[in-house]
Amino acid sequence: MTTYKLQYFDGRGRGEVIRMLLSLGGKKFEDVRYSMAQWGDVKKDLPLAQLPILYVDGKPLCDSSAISSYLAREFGYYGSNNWEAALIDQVVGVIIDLWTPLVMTIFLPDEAAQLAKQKEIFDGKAHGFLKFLEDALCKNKEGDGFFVGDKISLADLNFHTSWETLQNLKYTEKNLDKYPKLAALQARLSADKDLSGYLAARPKHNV
Ligand SMILES: N[C@@H](CCC(=O)N[C@@H](CS)C(=O)NCC(=O)O)C(=O)O
Repeated sequence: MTTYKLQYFDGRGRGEVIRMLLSLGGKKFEDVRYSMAQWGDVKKDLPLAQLPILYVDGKPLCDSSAISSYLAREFGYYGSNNWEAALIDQVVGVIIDLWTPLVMTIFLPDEAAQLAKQKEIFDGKAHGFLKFLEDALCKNKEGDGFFVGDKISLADLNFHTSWETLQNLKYTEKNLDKYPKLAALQARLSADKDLSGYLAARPKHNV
C-alpha cells in the first residue's frame, strides 16, 4: 500500500488542497504540521527551504501545484480529457494569482495596513479574477454545478480553500456578495457528501 506523508505548516495555506485530495482519495496520511517556532530547525534540511513537501512511499515531491496535480490525476479529480484538464489548470492558475497577494497581507504589521492593502488588491486585479471565475463557473451548467465537468475537480478544491480565506480577511469578507454563483458553489462543496466529513473533522484555521 502506498504511504503518504505531508510536511506543512499548521494552517490551510498551500497544504489544504493536498489534504483534501488525500482525504477524497480515501488515503490515510501522516499530516505533519509545523509551528513557526519549529520552522528555523526544519527549514535547513529541506530541498527548497519551503513547504509543502509530500513523501510518496518515502520519495519527496515539492511544490504545492505539482503535488496537487499529481494527486488529482491519481485519484480522478483532473477532468475526463486533456481540454478539461486545461480548463481546470486555468481556474487553478487564476485562483493562485488571486489568493497569493491577498493572503500575504496577513503578514503586514497592523490591521489598518492589512485593510488598506486588501482593498487595493481586491478592488484592482482581484475583482477581475473573481469575475472571471464566476463567468467560468457559469459556462458549465449555468453555474449550478462545478467549474469543469459533472463532479468535483482540483479546480473546485482550490476554489473552496481560497474562498474560505477571502471569507476570513477583513476587507474581502464584506465584498463577496457580488459573486452569488461562487458563494453558492462554496456552500455546495461544503455540503458535499464526500468532502463534508473531512471539512468537519480538520483543525480550524483562518488561512
Ligand atoms: N511555489 C511553492 C511556494 C512554497 C511557499 O512559498 N511556501 C511557503 C509556505 S506557504 C513557505 O515555505 N514559506 C516559508 C519560507 O519561505 O521561509 C509551492 O507552491 O509549494
